[in-house]
Amino acid sequence: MGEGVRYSKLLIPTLREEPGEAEVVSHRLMIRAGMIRKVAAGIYTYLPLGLRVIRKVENIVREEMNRAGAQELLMPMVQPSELWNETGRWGEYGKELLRFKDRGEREFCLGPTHEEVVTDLVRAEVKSYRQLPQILYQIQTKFRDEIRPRFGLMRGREFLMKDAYSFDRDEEGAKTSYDTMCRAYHRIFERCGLTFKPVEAESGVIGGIFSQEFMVLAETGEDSLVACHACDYAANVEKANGDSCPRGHGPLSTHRGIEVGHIFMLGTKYSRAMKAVFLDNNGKEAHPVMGCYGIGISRTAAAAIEQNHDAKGILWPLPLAPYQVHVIPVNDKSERVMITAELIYGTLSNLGLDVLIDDRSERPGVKFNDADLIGIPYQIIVGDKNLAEGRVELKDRRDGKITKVTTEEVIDLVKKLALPPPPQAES
Ligand code: 5CA
Repeated sequence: MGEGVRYSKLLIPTLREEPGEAEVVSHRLMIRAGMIRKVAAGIYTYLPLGLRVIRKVENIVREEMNRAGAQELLMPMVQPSELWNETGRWGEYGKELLRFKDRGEREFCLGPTHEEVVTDLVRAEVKSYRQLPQILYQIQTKFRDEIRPRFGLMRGREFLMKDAYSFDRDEEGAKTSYDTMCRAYHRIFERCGLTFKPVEAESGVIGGIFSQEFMVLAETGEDSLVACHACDYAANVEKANGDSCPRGHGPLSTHRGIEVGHIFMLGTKYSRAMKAVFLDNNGKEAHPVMGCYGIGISRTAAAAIEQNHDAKGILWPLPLAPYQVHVIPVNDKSERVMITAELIYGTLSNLGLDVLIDDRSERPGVKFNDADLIGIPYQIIVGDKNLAEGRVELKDRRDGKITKVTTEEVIDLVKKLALPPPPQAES
């Protein structure tokens, strides 16, 4: 259901000046558009506008995880060292793992990922092949004590992740779960309105048999990837060796990207280490074969800006925009302007659209600059001059194109442009 809101009632502290410390465009624009504020290095508050974008990403991810048959749960952020000692990662993980003691001198860490906790759950509760497969996921705050937290939400210490874990009877089942998740990832990033590429990758400290990253393509991306011209081979540069395609199809080109998702075929690395077993259909003990699947929720919001911005501000893809329509009455002293703007605002919100109305007593220039900075895809500008001819302006934020139309026409047009189409069926 759509939601209408008044600018004057929202905390949107926009800034005209460039924030000094911010090195990348998403960081700069999120600060300037009043979406985030820093609390400590790599730790941010999401303000109302920023949180709306985060929620839009979460909703798409949640819908697609549920559609793929994954079940949502919520595990604790604080994890006991005992579980991490069972897999050896208490020793291996290094300083990124933030460790501390409780009042009883017991050791804990803030969860950077949840393989241990979820495997502990499954070994206690899943005893028979009849209970498999299981795919469990959560959307939760993670903590990684990164050496160089920078770039705002792109590389935070505290950040939001969707992490999913699959448990299967055998390798074949695990491959099916992996493929199901992979398809869900394609749908998620398509629905977000992002240009992306899945690439072969290294699996690092998570480990396992093989892994793929989902890269949002952007010149400002921190990661480098190579892609083949002739086939669909693509790999993170860390993984690719040499500059020709290993499938023998020809030259590779280099691109820059942002890793927004990473999926891993884990095998039995965790279930074996933690002695998770079930009885198979012959009554024999076996370890569930696992996969794990991450999406950086807060990073996806930032990556959307890296890929979609101009000199004036953000160009939100419609599915991630904090609001879909921004109604701008240019003169709040004019009764006619305010009545028309309120009418459009009310009608569009009732139709189920997310609408922001700039009801502030600000100069038109200030309102226009803020609107371009915040980057809501459609602006409806209501002014005395056009109203004298019975018209308002519909501005497309991305191409700047302005169409003069009647009040009734603007409702119809925006309905067509901005009402989300019903999600398509599984292909
Ligand atoms: N256990 C697996 C997935 S369930 C895992 O932790 N994978 S990960 O390390 O690749 O992280 C998953 C995703 O979280 C990454 O693809 C990235 O989009 C996001 N992410 C990782 N580190 C950060 C960070 N410091 N700031 C923001 N997002 C991050």
